[in-house]
Amino acid sequence: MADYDGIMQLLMAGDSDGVTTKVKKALEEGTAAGEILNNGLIKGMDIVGDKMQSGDMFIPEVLMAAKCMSDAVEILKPLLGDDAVGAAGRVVIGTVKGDLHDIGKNLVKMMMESAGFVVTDLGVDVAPEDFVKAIRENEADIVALSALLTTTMPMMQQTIDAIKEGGLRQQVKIMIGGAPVTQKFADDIGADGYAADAGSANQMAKTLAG
Ligand code: B1M
Repeated sequence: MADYDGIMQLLMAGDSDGVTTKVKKALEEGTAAGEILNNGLIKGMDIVGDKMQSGDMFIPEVLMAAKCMSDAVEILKPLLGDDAVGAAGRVVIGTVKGDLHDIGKNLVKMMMESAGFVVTDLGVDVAPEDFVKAIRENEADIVALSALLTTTMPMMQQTIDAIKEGGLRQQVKIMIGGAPVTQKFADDIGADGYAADAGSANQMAKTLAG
């Protein structure tokens, strides 16, 4: 059996070379790519997410673990069926119009990809109509809005209004996050979910897609 514990430990330690070596070895031994993804990498990132939420891992360590994950996924991608990566659902993510902060959003994106979502990243300063277009084009299950400024929080409301006006509200779940955002704000503007950090964003996306 593949050394899943070893993969998880190396991932949590941020040792990308160690993780990719173990992943390659498991493949050589005949382990299916999807099993390595689910039993080693995604489980490892789930633990990272939990540790981040509980304050036992910090942003730089989480970024290193996420880098390990994406390096390993690059090896596995050609060997995975179409629905192995992306089985969790399709997400469109972006930082709302007027806001240029993307470090947290990128972290949320990486965690979602680690959990098996296909994520379309629209970048920063994304206008409501561009979210609407991307939801339609990508047949998104979830749209994830990030804002770091109190002055750009109202743009989340405007984006939700545009999604409603575009006739897409029934087909897409909306989740929001970013340092100034709160659960109350999410409730007030009619979002389906709020997450305080990348670890819980990952969990929220799984709940919304489920
Ligand atoms: Co800006 N900035 N900034 N800034 N900046 C803040 C946010 C600020 C709090 C600093 C301060 O004054 N103390 C303040 C906002 C105050 C407010 O409105 N509440 C501020 C300001 C005022 C500004 C400018 C207006 C400054 C100026 O020009 N006068 C300007 C605005 C530019 C613009 O956006 N239009 C500005 C510019 C910048 C830089 C470009 C220099 C740079 C951004 C670089 C980049 O992102 N590529 C920057 C930075 C780096 C910061 C701080 C220092 C760090 C932000 C960060 O990356 N944190 C920040 C102060 C601070 O936070 N301590 C600050 C690390 C990151 C991992 O955390 O982004 O919170 P965070 O993401 C978390 C969670 O919030 C959550 O998960 C992430 C991981 O756990 N999360 C989500 C985020 N998105 C989510 C989405 C989800 C769920 C969870 O679901 C969809």
